[in-house]
Amino acid sequence: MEERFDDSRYHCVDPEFQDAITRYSAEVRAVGRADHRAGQLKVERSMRNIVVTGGAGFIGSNFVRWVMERDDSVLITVLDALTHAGNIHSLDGLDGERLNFVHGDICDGNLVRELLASADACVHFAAQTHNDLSIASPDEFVRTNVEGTFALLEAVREAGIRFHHVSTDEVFGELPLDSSERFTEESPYRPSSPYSSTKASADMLVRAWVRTYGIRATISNCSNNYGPYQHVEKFIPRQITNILTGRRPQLYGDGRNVRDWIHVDDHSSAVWAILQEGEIGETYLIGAEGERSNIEILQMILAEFGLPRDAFDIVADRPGHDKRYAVDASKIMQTLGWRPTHTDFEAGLRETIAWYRDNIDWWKEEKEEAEQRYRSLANDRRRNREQDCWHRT
Ligand code: NAD
Ligand code: TDX
Repeated sequence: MEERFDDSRYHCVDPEFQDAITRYSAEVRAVGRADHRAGQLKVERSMRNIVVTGGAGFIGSNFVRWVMERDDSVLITVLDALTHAGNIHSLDGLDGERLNFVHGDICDGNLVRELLASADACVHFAAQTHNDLSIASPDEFVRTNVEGTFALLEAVREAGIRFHHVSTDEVFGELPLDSSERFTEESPYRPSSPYSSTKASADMLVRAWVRTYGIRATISNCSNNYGPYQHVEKFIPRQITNILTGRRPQLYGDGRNVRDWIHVDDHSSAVWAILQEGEIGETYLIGAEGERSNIEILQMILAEFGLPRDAFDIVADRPGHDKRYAVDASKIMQTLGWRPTHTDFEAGLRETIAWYRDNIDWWKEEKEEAEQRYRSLANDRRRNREQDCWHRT
């Protein structure tokens, strides 16, 4: 585990942020120092001061780490509400001289206006992100994903700063299994779940704000990410930590559903490329040709632990479960020259398994809560099915 978080090293980089932070945040924390290699990254002069929403989440924290480890001239302010999916320790070991943490809600218009007023750019990762939770309790998804993006867009409009909106390939709905069709920037929006429909709504708001108000924004829609610091409710970390805690992995339905996997660092490098060189108003799809069925991945994980191929439970399928996602990333490759570098999925998965083995402190508390939520979801679904049967008879 990296150096632990230390409250005593509180530090605020930009004095202009100090007021906003002390007024609005319940916690303002800086984190320790890390080695960083300077000069490996192209940074536009006008983008030194970046607000990253959702920077204590899986992809947001990896993005902050990726940028800070490559350039020591960028100052980052993370704005994060620390929901169950956010973890301040995901920022452990980073350079407190260049990182502010603001504990706050993206729906808080006053807070985001104040934070963005003194920034050069905002990269927006914050969202409610778990499909299973969105089916049980969609309200918070509408609030954060739609109203939160709206609050940010209004603040961006006022501040006149650069905005990048991080979205998902799930807005395009599902593709048939066993086809070679892939999503492109021209694919129609056909979201299936409360989660993906709120992400699609947010994308539409961003497009409208570019066209109507002329804000300087870009959008990216990425495929499924894997890597360190992903919450244990998500597929890959759930199965790894189930095995590490003596539980059996849980596979939905027949396990044939396909996801297109990309290493989180490749997502970070793509977002950075778009922020630096993307064309305003454009959408870029991000993917690394990593299509795998769920059962294939689960069996790779079981093999890595030396367990039999059938050492898992098949459980009730997710309602409305999308069959297949696949991304055609030609546009970002051709226009921005971006390429994924983690192209060996098996090696990336092995490293991810090793990370969860080596960082039990990071996930162990959340594990019990996540599995408790899964038990409640299963009970709710069982009750609903019984009520449906009762109404039909
Ligand atoms: P995550 O759930 O791990 O992290 C989300 C973060 O947002 C958390 O730190 C949480 O505390 C914060 N947050 C939630 N509500 C907030 C609010 N109201 N105000 C402030 N902060 C709030 O999610 P992730 O997997 O890191 O995804 C990040 C972004 O990338 C999301 O927008 C998601 O839609 C998108 N995305 C994810 C994937 C994936 O495979 N995980 C793929 C494509 C796109
Ligand atoms: O226990 C499980 N068993 C299982 O079979 C879980 C948690 C999931 N699954 C299946 C469902 C999906 O087919 O694995 C696949 C991946 O599931 P999730 O990790 O929940 O991801 P998904 O629903 O594909 O959405 C993810 O990728 C796109 C992220 O959660 C989204 O935020 C992102 O936009």
